[in-house]
Amino acid sequence: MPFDKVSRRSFGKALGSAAATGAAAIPAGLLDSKEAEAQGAAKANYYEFPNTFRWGYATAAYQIEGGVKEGGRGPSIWDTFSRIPGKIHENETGDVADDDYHRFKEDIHLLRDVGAKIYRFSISWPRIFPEGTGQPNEAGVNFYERVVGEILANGIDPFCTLFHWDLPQALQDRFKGWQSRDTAKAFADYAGYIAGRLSDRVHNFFTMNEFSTFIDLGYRDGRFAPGLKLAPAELNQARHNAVLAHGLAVASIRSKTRAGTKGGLAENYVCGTPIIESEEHIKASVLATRVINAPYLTVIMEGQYMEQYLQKQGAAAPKFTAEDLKIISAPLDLLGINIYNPTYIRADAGPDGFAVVPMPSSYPHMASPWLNIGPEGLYWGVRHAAEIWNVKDIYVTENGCSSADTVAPDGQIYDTDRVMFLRNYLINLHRAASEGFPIHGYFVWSLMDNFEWADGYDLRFGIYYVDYKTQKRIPKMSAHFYQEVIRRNAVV
Ligand code: PNW
Repeated sequence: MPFDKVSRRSFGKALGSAAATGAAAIPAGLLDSKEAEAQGAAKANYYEFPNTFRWGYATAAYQIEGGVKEGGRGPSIWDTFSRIPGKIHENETGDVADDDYHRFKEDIHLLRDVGAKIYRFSISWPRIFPEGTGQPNEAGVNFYERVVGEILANGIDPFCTLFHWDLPQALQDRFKGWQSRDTAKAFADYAGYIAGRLSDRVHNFFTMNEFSTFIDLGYRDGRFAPGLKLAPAELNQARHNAVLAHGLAVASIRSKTRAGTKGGLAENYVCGTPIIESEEHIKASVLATRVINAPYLTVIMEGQYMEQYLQKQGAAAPKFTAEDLKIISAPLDLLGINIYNPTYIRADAGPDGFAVVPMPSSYPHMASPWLNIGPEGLYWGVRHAAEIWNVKDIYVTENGCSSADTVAPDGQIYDTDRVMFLRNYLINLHRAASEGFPIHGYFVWSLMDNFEWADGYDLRFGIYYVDYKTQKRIPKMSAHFYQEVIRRNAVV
């Protein structure tokens, strides 16, 4: 039926629009735009992503694999740390976790079942080099060759993280872990070796996952392995060694892999969200983002430690050479951003030019107390990386949330809060894509519930629920939601 034959009333009903049902009251201008919508693609409010956009899931070795003594794997600092009473919720460990070491095939089938196009997993360094350096362990390499083979056989593109925190214990014992440049050199050797072995089939590698978490929580706060509380000078040196390790690894990956292999990192950089979207606050959020990330992403992207950082640290500033800075800032092919909680920024007249806006105690958060809800983070996370550092290929390498998931009497897991969380974050990701920023894929954290570090198995981040007694995986309501997002390539 041509539009001019439709009465205003039935048109209003067809659109389901509250404004339009008031027939005679519709202002002419509004009707015109509704008419355009009815005749055109009618895609207003329909959050469709570009055709090339890819959806997937992320996991990490120590959090899912278990099998810690199998296949010649050496101990990692998380095996040691999780055995210290009181460090982990209910003294749990990753000894068994999701038993993915034995069940990786069925876990990859779970990925296929929910429509994943990409999968980000990590390699356990002590499976490849049980002592951190020296002779590679062929059984370990073989395990990941089989994992990659299964991922590809299911039509999924593997993205591989080389360090997701499970440092070989031997390097902690010999070199004090990231407190030494020797660990940085060992990492580069390991990264080049394993990337070289897999690069016929894996085209995307991330060196490190979240510098700011494993260094600051592990070497400053003592909450994560290796559980240290270093003084500022030593902490800053460990930070420096970690970014140096990344740079050395990029060079090593480039020299050992096939042409066309992409190298990057995955960082939960503090993305400043302007509290009000006005010019002055946006400007302040750009500056805040550079300053707050000075020891990590900023030096990697800019090849220099910001003056503010060096001055503030004074005598505790890291010791480095010009050559170090060149290595650290090797150009990247892609950037992974892990986005969870927001940091709101306002303009400020003081010397810094910005201020972090404090959060009231009423601010809503997910089951993890730190996981404040800030959906705009996915928009600003992408926009800042693209605008501040001119990044051309961005992936959201982690985003997701913990929820107090329980199995209902009908056997389902109604994680409505996770669906709410994901929908709102994804709408903001869509905004970034539709404004033309180079966001090319999204990995939800995580495929399934797993060992949530110091929180043990208490906090669940999975799209699949894991019954740890039986190792049964059950898709949550959010799995059905996300499957539909992937199927339609749109926020639903
Ligand atoms: C990230 N915090 O870690 C990690 O990359 C994942 O391994 C982890 O499971 C996921 O986020 C969810 O926590 C974080 O306390 C762990 O602020 C803790 C914090 C931040 C990130």
